[in-house]
Amino acid sequence: MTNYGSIPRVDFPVPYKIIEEANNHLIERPPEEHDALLATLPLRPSITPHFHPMLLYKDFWIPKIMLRGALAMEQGFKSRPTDIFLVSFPKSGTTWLKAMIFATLTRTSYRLDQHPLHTHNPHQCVPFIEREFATGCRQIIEAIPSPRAMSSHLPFSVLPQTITDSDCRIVYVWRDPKDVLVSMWHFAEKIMGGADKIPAFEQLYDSLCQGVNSFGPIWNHVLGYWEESKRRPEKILFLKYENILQEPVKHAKQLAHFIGCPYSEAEESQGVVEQIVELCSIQKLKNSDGNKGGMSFAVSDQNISYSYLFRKGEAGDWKNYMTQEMAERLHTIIEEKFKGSGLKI
Ligand code: PAP
Repeated sequence: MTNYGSIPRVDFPVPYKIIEEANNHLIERPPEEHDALLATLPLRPSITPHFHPMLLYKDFWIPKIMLRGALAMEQGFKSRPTDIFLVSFPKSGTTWLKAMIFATLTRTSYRLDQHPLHTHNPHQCVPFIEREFATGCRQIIEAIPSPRAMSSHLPFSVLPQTITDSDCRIVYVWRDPKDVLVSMWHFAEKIMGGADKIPAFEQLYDSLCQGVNSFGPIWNHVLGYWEESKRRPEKILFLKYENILQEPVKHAKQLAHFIGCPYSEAEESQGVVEQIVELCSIQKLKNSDGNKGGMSFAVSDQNISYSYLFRKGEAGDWKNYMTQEMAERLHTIIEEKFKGSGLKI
């Protein structure tokens, strides 16, 4: 067992416990005050049939339920300076980074061999803020003690001012859109129970190229956070999935420093960083008891098993699904959009 030297162990309640203990009494009616506005926005069905329809808001296609949550947050959410938000485009490494952030924050609260991540999915440890607001669970978010770790898929321009204009920190992770697409397609296939029940991969590809999919266009999602991270590097840590895969220990240290709990020399020499990386590895998470159960996402009417969130966890799987021509076309689109930003795919 790791000896943490002088770092005290403190109780750090896990959000899933608060949610379990809330046992309905903290849950309110889902917010309806913006429904009139939502009804005026351009609407499209999601290309993947399990997701809610999307509304065009501030030039992004946002699933209706998430936009309802985002608008409710404008009035009902107050950030705290110690809050940490993980933001990502779907399928870009959310589950992994949730585990990393939570494990990093709570490394002195639990023995790593008895850590909640062995028994619970990272999404139970780091709640999706717009989903909680959309489903009337605002009070649950308020009941989480500081420092809170929460997550969002919202574009920067759609985040409420209490997040963008305050001292709380944002960790943004992005991924090669070609691999995002492959991951998305497999996720939909698993949820719907077969490739014959979802649109062909090429259809999903076309919609991504047109920028018409949940939380898209993907390039504007990434650029929004990239530009802001250049302006305020102390506010936004901008990470790339593929780079973390290549150098997980280096990124784990960078993450810990950014979220305000850097590793001590003693921890580093005792191998704590490597242990955290191992705890959050796809192999460990995939095989943990916590990831064998089912759950129900508010973005979906289907039951989604936690296991669907762990597939290959690699870079470059797109080569098995896209022709060279498809890859080049998407690459060119993204490069064109990134032009002048300093960001390379
Ligand atoms: P979400 O947006 O629905 O939460 P998200 O976690 O962002 O999904 O992405 C899932 C991808 O992350 C999967 O990629 P793949 O389909 O290409 O394999 C999943 O395998 C990968 N993933 C999940 N956990 C980890 C991890 N610990 N390390 C690396 N990749 C991971």
